[in-house]
Amino acid sequence: MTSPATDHPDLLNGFVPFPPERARQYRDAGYWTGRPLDSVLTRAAATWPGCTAIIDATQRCSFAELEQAADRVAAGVAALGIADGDRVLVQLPNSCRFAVTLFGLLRAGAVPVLCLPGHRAAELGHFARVSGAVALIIADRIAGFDHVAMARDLVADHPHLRHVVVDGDCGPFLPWSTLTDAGAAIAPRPPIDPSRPAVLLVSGGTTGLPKLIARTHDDYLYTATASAAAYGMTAQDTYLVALPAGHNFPLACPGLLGSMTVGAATVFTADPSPENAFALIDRHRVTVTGLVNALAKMWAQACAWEPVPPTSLRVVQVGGSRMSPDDARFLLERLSPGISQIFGMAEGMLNFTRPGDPLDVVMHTQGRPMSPHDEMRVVDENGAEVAPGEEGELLVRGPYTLNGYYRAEDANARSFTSDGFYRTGDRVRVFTDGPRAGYLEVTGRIKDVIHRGGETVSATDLEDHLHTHPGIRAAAAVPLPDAFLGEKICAAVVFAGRPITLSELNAFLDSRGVSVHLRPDVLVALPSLPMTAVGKVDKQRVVRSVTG
Ligand code: OOB
Repeated sequence: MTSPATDHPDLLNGFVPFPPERARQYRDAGYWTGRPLDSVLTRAAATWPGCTAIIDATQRCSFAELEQAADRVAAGVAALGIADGDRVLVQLPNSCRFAVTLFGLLRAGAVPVLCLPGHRAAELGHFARVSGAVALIIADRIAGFDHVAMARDLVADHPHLRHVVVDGDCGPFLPWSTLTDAGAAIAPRPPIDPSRPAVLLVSGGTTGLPKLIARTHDDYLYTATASAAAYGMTAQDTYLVALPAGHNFPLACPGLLGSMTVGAATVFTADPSPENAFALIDRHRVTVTGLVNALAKMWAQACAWEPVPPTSLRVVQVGGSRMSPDDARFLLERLSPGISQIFGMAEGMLNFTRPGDPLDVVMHTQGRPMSPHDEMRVVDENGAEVAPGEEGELLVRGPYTLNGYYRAEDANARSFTSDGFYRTGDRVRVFTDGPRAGYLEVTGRIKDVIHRGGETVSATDLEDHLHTHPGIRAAAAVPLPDAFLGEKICAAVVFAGRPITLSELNAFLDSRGVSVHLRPDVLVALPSLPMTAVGKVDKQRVVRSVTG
C-alpha cells in the first residue's frame, strides 16, 4: 500500500490530499488501482499496438507510435533539466502534439498545467505564479493570436519559467525539436506515488481568475476508466475532441484518456464548426463526442443544410451549462438520438444520463453521479440539508472530487465544509421518485440571481423563457446597478432576425404567463454573447459589454 508521498515537498506544498480513511475505501472498492496516469498509454501500447490512437488534420499514429513519441518527448523534457514533480504550463491547440506533450511530461514525472487556448497573459501569469512552473509549452499562433509575443512578457514577469518551447515559429525561444530530438532515452522513472498530483486542471468559473485543481493519478485514472465504461465504450469507438483538449470534459469524461482505456481512437480538431466537424465525423466514422450547449445547438441547426449530417455518432454528450428541456428535445430530434446530458466540473464530480435512459430522463435531468461512492448533500443557505426533492446548493465528496484547490487557502476555507464536502455553488434538486429518481436537475448557480427591489430573481428562469422566443438566438439575464432598485434586470439578447422591442418582449412573456417579477427592465441587443475559454456564456463580460 502506498503512504502519502514524502518526496517532492515542492509539488506537495499546497496540495490537499484525500484523507487516509476515505482513500482506503476507494482502494478497497477497486476504484483506485495505484497505477500512474500514463499507464493508460503503457497498457494501450501493449494491448493494441498497431491500432490508431490519435488523428489530427496532418497526422495519425498508432498506440505504439504514440508511446515512442511520448518517450522521446520525455527524454527532451529531462534533457532540459525538468525534474520529477516539476510543473509545466501547456497551452496547445487540439492536435496530436497535445497528446504527445501530455504523455511525454507524464512519462518524465513532470506535472502538466493544462491551460486552454483562450487563456491570455493574465491567466497564464497567474497559473505560472501559483504553480511555480519551470517551463511553458505553446504553439506560435492559435486562431490568429501571437502566443510567442505573450510568452515574452510572461518570462519577463516570471523568471522561474526557465524554458519556453514553441511548436512553430519560435522567435527567441526553443523549437519543438528540443523536445523530440534529445536522443538518449531517459532512465526509467522511479515508481510514482499514485496519490500525488498527476495534472493540474484550471477551474471553469467566470468570476475572478481560475483556480488550479490538482487531480491525482488515482482519481483521474478512475474518472477516465469509469466514464468510458459507463458509456459502454470499446475499441470500436472513435472519439472527437471538439472542445479545448486541456479541459476535463474532452480530456477524461471519457474524452482522450477514457478512449485510450479501451483502445478507441481519438480525433482532434481545432475547428469545431459544423462544416469541418461533420466532414471529420464522416471520414473517421466518429461515434462519441462532447459539446457545450451553444456548439451543440449550432451543430443541430446545421444538420438542416449540411450535406453529410453526423450519422455515425452514437453518443453526443452535452454539458457545461444548463440545457432547457426544449433545447434537449431540439438536439435529440435534429442532432442525434444519442444525446447525453452531462453535468461535470474540473473539480471532479460527474453526473450524466446513460445510453438507454428513458427520453424523459434525458430531456429533464442532468444525469446521475458516475460513482456509487459519490456523496451528495443538498443544503439551504444555512447549510442545513433540505427535504428530499427540494432545491438547494449541491455539496459533493467522493473518489474523484478534489479536497482543496491547489495553493489556495482562502478559497478553500470558503469552498469546503469541515467534513470535506466541496461546495459546488450549483443549485440542484435530486428527484426522489419515478423514472427520474436519483437523477438531478441543475436549476442555476446560487450566485446567478438578480436582487431587484425586494425580490431575488433567478437569471436561469428568465433565460429559459427568453430562449422560447423564436426571434431570440441566445440570451443572458444579468443584473445592472440601479439607484432605486439596487439591481435591475437586463436581458442581453442575440436576435435571430429583426430585433424586437422591450414591450414586444414583455407582451410575449405575458402570453406565457411569466411572473411580473421576472420581466426585464432593459433589453440590449448584442451581436454575440461573450464566451469563456471553453465556450460558456461569460456573464461578467456580458455586463461589461452592456455597460460599455
Ligand atoms: C464543466 O466543467 P467546468 O469546470 O468548466 O465547469 C463546471 C461548472 C459546474 O459547477 C456548473 O456550474 C456548470 O459548469 N455546469 C453545468 C452543467 N455542466 C457544467 N450547469 C448546468 N448543467 C450542466 N449540464 O463544465 C464540465 C466538466 C466535465 C464534464 C462536463 C462539463
